[in-house]
Amino acid sequence: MTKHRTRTLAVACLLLATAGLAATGCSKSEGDDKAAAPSSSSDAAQQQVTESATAAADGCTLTSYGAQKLDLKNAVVGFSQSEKEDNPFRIAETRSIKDEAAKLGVKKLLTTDAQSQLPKQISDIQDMLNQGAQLLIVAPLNSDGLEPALQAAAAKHVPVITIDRKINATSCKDYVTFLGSDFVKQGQRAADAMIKATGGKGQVAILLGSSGNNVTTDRTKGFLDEVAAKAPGLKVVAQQTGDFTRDKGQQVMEQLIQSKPGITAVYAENDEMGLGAVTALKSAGKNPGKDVKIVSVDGTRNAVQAIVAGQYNAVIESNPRFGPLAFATAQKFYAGEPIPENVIISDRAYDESNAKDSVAGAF
Ligand code: GZL
Repeated sequence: MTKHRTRTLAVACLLLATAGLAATGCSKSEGDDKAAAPSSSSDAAQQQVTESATAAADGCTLTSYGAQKLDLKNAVVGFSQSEKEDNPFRIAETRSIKDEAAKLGVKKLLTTDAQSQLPKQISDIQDMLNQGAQLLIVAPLNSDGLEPALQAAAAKHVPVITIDRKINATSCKDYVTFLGSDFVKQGQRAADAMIKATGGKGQVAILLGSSGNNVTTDRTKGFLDEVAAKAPGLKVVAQQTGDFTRDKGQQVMEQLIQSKPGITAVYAENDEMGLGAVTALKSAGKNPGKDVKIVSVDGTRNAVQAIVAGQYNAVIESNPRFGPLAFATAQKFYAGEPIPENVIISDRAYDESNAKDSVAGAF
């Protein structure tokens, strides 16, 4: 591991340890930056364990970013949520930011919700800047298009920490860092779980997430590449977006049941669409989890409980509890420490072997 990477990773570990997180996720020995899994479901419920921090030459500092020191206790912080909170992922994500801000005693937390509309996310961010936001935590809706908001923040020298989805912009200029999961790996892990559930044979339909963001692109790539490499007998017979919503997931599955009657497996790129597919399959007289295998990504309580009920096969977590990590990162940034371009968190997995004992750790 290069000197820079070792130093940057050490900083990532330090910032997380400061927040009481991921101390176990940062090995002492060089080269081992795999995170130790949380020791219990309650730990998982609280902890975001860092898997790795992509080294950027010395990381992004307050000076290199061109921002001023800030005491969070005397600060106005703005949080921009992307999608409406009818998805447990969004509910848990916003709750985590609010809880950590309250725990730290942040003077004022402004929150907005773009309701899945990019123009609204741009205006939300501009409004919070006009209300005096001195730090922005942003869950981007799309990978592109936020430039007007990022430019408004830069004009006021307000740092932007991105969580959840990665934006196509310049780190340490348009934003400080990205905190989130490895979505390609999530797709790979979902494929491995699907191969295990199907024995590597059958016809699988993919319920794609919304278009225009790296989460959908990467979860699809990870899944397709893994299936192609390990299970040529598992044929992908349909790929259609359910827009990350339960209703749309159900509608698409109802159509696929008619148009592709040979489907024996469903990979849903989030739990909400997977649960919509379960409803559609049951209405069609099929047995989800048995004659049609279901695998999805997020780690919501409803999906994990469906595994316990035998109506679902596996869930790969995408941990939304960014509050502690986001504010710990901000505190290190304002203390002058270099912050890595990417801080990748590790995600748990649920299947019939652990769902009953681990469901308390789901959100
Ligand atoms: C993942 C996040 C995704 C969730 C979905 O970080 O962007 O968006 O997996 C949500 O539930 O719609």
